[in-house]
Amino acid sequence: MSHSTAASPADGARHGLRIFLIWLPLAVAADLLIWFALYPHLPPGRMTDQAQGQQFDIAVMAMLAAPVLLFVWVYFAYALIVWRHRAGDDEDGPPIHGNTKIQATWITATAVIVLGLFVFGTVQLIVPAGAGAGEGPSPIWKPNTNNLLQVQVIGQEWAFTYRFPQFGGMESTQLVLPQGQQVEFHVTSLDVIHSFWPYQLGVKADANPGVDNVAYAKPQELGSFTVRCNELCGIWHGAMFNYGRVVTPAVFQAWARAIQARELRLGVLAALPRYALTYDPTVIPQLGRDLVKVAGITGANGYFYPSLFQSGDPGDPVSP
Ligand SMILES: [Cu+2]
Repeated sequence: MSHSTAASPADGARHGLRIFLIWLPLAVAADLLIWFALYPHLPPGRMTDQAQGQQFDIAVMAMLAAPVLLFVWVYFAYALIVWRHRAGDDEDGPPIHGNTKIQATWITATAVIVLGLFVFGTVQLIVPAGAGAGEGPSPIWKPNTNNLLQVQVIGQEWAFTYRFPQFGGMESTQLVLPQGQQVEFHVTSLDVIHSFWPYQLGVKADANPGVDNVAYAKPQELGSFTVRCNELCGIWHGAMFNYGRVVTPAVFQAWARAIQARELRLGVLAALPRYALTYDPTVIPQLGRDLVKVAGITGANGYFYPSLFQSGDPGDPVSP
């Protein structure tokens, strides 16, 4: 008895070719639909170069996945229809003893897809300056410019504040960014671990106390975006969100200069701690005292201020 396989079946039909010819137009149609209809609407949009890069990555991976998924569906449907059980046929199917062509095709195709994804994923992580995620205090990959707007993002229970060292170290609860300007975020925290997630900017960076976490993005579309905390950080974590804006450079300059002038006039700039990449809240006496008042109900503060409970000395820094 001769071997009977999908490539040279006993019934003489070229099932492999048929399946391929059904699959090919479907796969091409699906990829065209993804590229032209779905891609422009994919998250996280195109508000920054980082967001646009992520949108492209998702589109490419969808275009790789769709033909694989369609092949499974087409094969499944073909098998159900062509090789279904027929009335009166109680015979077993013929034993199959391997098929070099199918095995080689399978190994080659899966290897190409997986290695391709490995290379694509690695390049996409590296090339757009860290793909919008926090890279730690000394990023390996930086944007190709020295014209950077520095924005320090300070997580605290339960809000983000933003310091602008190039504007006298002024601090705001609003995140306003200029269009067309490369932004260098320095993300840190005063208390527990938060995560800075301005979704439409394509940035997500952990905010750890004592750590300067750097992320990059270049706003290219005007409009508003949402900033969320993406790390469960206490009882009001869910309310830790805000809205930011991308504005024209002129509007941004006016906004930042106005806040700087007001904070200078009111003495806020003098009262703020010197700009630093991280802050130890225990050496800010006023902040320390205020936090200790509520330490009994916010467990995290208990970790950072033990010496305050023991000695009652509000000026005593805590060494980790
Ligand atoms: Cu948080």
